[in-house]
Amino acid sequence: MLEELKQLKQEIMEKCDQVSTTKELNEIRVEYLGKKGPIQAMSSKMGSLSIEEKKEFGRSLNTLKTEINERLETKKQELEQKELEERLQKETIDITLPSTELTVGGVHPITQIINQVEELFVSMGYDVVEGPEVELDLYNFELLNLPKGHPARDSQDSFYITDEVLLRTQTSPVQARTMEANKEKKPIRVICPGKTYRRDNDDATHSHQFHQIEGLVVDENISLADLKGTLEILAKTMFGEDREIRLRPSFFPFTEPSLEVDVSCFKCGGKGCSLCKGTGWIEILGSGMVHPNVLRDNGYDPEKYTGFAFGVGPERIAMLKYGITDIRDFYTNDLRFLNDFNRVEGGE
Ligand code: 2U9
Repeated sequence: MLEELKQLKQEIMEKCDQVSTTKELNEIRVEYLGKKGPIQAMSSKMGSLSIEEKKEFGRSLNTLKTEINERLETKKQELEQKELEERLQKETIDITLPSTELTVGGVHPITQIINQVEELFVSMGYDVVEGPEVELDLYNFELLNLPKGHPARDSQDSFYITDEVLLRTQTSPVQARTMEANKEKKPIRVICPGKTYRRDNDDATHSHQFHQIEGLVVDENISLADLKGTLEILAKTMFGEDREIRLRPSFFPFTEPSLEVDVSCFKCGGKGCSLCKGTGWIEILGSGMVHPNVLRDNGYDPEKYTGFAFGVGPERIAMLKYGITDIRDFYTNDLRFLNDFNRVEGGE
């Protein structure tokens, strides 16, 4: 029996020398130290031995178990270290490699203009108000001093959905809704940006869908001076601190007097060039004092309140600022065009 123990030890130690993974090593542990293993079998054979033989054989068996466990533990640590080094080698990341280029989105040039104008007017105490693009004829025309039959309503200029519903042709209905909703008839200072629609054949300067930013101030004692002062700040913010504005008489049904606003040419400083067609001035927006009919129709007593309003086209502003010649460039989602407006300082 002692001879068997010696052979068994030899066999196990040789197997431990040969394994190369902790999995194989664990299989040896189960095979030799497990309940069905040879060592357990030998223990059960001890019944046939004398007391003295039992003592000697038991000591030898325990010594063998200790030696096997020590060998298995040593080999296990050795294999675990080897497996860790293999993993570290395999999973090493070279942090000096160039990263995969992450393409990030940007802010559309029209949105940039709208954000700039909103930021300016919010800083002057205005609220930004939005409204429905599918609008009632009532708010888009009737409450803006454009009664039924007025040529501006003709369906060749507007997208009518029914006789009373259309795609709004301007963001003015949002101001009308704001005045109507203001039951206490408190003063109003709002900026109304948004998409607008005209039944137009698209070409380099016309688009069936475009944007507008309209402003409305209604209070007591609002004067033309307030309008001019406010629009001068807008022109300087959009086109540079040195700009001047000039007001020219015009006509809009919802304002009286109506005024078109020019800004001194930011390219030639007013001397005359191709951009300003030699005049030194560039038209940028329309405005006027709110027509008394519009005040009255929207619940404000024109004997007590006055107001001014203006409308600017962000596409026009962007085309002037960036020298864009085709309005359709804003809508074709060509990244070669759009990326020009999101260059990261010092970026790629
Ligand atoms: C209310 C009262 C008055 C809004 C105004 C303009 C002048 C104007 C155009 C400029 C370029 C539209 O984007 S554009 O094509 N707009 O010239 N808009 S006054 O007047 C209002 C609006 C609402 C209740």
